Amino acid sequence: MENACYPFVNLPLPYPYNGLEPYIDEKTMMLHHDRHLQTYIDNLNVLLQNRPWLQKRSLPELIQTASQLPEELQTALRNNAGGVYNHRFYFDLLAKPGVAAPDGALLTAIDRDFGSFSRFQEIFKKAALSVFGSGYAWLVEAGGRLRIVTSPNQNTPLEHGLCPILAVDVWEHAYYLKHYNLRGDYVDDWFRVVNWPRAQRNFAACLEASGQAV
Ligand code: MN3
Repeated sequence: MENACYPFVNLPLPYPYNGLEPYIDEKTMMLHHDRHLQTYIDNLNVLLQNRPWLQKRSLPELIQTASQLPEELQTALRNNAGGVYNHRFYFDLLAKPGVAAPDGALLTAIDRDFGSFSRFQEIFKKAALSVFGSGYAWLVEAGGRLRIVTSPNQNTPLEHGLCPILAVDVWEHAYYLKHYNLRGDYVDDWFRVVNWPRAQRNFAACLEASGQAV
């Protein structure tokens, strides 16, 4: 991946700010990427600037090894390395409205583990609505099976050895300008702009990493 370690820079979105209209609005995307993500990047760089031993670590490495570090550093890394990782992950899994559903091995696994794609959407939406305050809902792979999990704040499933396939940011800044307090409407709209081909590639990479690839 481009810009894998310190110093972190804010990579441009892989689509224009208005590329997700009318489902996620241009102003939200601009503020979310240029201000919210930028703040996490700046804070993470400050955190690492005088800690050269951490500067070669990738975001997943920073997140996965945080628990071995002093407690105040753990929290700062969980919030800021997590904030950069989670936002890049979320933004990369969005695309112009087009491909409305997964296919191939991911669809087969969704049918197997959730019954159907529409049942998966219901369960995923329920999980996203269940996040109290700020956080994310995730589709992850573990041991070859799919699971839906949530994380508070900028925590990530990587800390728990789970392999992320898809994530929705349910912090209010991700939707409040357009959807106000209606998180469920935002999740419905988010489903219209999921980059399913990319989610399928994530699933294949997860299976390969866990030795489950066929
Ligand atoms: Mn966010």
